[in-house]
Amino acid sequence: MYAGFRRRRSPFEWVCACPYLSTGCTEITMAQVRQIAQLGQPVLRGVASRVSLPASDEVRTLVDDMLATMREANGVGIAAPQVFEPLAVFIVASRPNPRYPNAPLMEPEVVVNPEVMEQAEAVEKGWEGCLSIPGIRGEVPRPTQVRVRYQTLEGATVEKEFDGFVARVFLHENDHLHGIVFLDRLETTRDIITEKEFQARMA
Ligand code: K3U
Ligand code: ZN
Repeated sequence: MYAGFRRRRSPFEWVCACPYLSTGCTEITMAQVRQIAQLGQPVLRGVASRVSLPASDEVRTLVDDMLATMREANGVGIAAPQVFEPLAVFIVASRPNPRYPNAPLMEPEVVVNPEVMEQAEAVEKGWEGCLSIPGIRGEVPRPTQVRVRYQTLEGATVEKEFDGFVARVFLHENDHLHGIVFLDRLETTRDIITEKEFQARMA
């Protein structure tokens, strides 16, 4: 299919509108698992641009691909710059896990053009990983609660409060939109451990 002319009919289907094909072919296009930018690649250090049309086909395609990429990597979040798209979009999910057994099970939430309205003064240190920094974990201080405003994929503006692990993931992803990675937030480099050591501590 000629990508420049593909037209979306549903989240998982594109109708080929290629001018060189007169058959009016229909092509099913699945979400693509994209490459994840790794620490050192400049896209992780830039500031993301605001999304002007959250409900556009292009943004929907990007989000479908981010979901597929996050699931394949077994993450609980992903930001657009991590897939080489410097746009203000990220996904936050949550599930109970060995380090955070009380984390809620939360369906992936798509966050467009986020603003952090308020942060708790209380700060807690908690373990984080990053798909862009494999093999390393860090104990990162973060506010325990946040009030945030963002747009949905439909373009609606919502205001919500998150706490605990979900607030942590939200703030981690929001940092990616400002070129910040969790290593930048550590109190000391002594709070960095290898993934292997992390797994041993969790066992
Ligand atoms: O640390 C990870 C994890 C996975 C499942 C449950 C608990 C933790 C994998 S790394 C991860 O999911 C990042 C995703 C990233 F890099 F794209 F932002 C999100 C994250 C995990 C833990 C704390 C804060 C953020
Ligand atoms: Zn990350």
